[in-house]
Amino acid sequence: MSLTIDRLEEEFQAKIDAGHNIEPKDWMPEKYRKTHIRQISQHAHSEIVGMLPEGNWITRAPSLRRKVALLAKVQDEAGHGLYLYSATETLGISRDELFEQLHSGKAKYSSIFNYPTLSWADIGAIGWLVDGAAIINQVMLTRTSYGPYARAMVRICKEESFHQRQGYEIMLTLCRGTQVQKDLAQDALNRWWWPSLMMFGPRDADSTHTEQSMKWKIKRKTNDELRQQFIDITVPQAEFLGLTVPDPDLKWNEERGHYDFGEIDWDEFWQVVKGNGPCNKERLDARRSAYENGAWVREAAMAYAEKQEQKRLAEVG
Ligand code: BYC
Repeated sequence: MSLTIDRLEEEFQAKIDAGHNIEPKDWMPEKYRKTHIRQISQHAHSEIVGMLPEGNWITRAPSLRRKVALLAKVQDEAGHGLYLYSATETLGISRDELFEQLHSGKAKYSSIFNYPTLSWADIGAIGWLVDGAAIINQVMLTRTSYGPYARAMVRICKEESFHQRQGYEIMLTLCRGTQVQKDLAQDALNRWWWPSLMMFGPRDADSTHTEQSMKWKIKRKTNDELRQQFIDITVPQAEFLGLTVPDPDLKWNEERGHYDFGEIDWDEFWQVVKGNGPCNKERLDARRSAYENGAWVREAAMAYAEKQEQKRLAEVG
């Protein structure tokens, strides 16, 4: 007798509850597959679009040492994008379709990358805060239930912690420098603090996917839990730098054992998510033109692959 969908779903949930990973050839509910395509591809797009704000400073890094580290970081992000696109492809969608979704504006990528990098201190702030936030979210994802995603995350997290350190070290150098350098660091913190908190997504009460994703162990913690964890870790780091977090309501709450913090501007968040942030258009234009300009490379690679295949077939047969 063939298994009914209900029975398959029950077995699937039991497997997840028992802590087993789901692998590409395992049966999975269609919604589980689609949720993963959405989340992993958004993550991949974020890595690739995330190269742009930092790439803006490669030619203007203040020393050779800084330039080498920044170049390596941006290259790592390209690598993360590639692992993540590959992980998404295991769910039965092609890379061309994924790119099409990004270029048409259908697919989302992280809101954070729609803000401009105005000074060198922004490169420090991105490493410290943006990679710092990414690590908090991604350490959780190393235990996500879909095998290829969880495994990609292990390597990505190792590289992200190096990125976070290089960012914090830039901030430390600026904060130990002249008043002008310290002012640049404070200005960068002022501009990146709130957008970094928004990276974790809407409040739990407004989150569409959290409940189901927690049940399927795609997410192990909610958006608000991760946001709080990030604030609790990051505020003492700002204090060590001698910088002021731009939130007058930020206060340690002894009873909760956490920092209380002010209201996030959710209107700004949704505007950025909907495509109306300061750099949304610029970012998508850059990705589209990179894709168009790279057409000849893809064609040459395909022609070479076809030729190799013909050669192989001729040898075999
Ligand atoms: N930006 O129900 P929710 C990095 C969307 S780090 C834009 O809570 P979910 C990097 C969400 O997609 C950044 N959109 O969703 C670091 C949904 O809309 P749709 C990338 C956002 O998925 C340094 C709606 O709002 N990290 O790459 O359960 C340098 C409702 O949200 C955002 C990842 O992608 C946002 N911030 O939870 C370079 C981590 N937040 O899809 C690169 C993997 C929410 O229904 N992703 N939305 O139209 C996740 O962990 C989860 O997808 C999120 C959101 C926690 C982000």
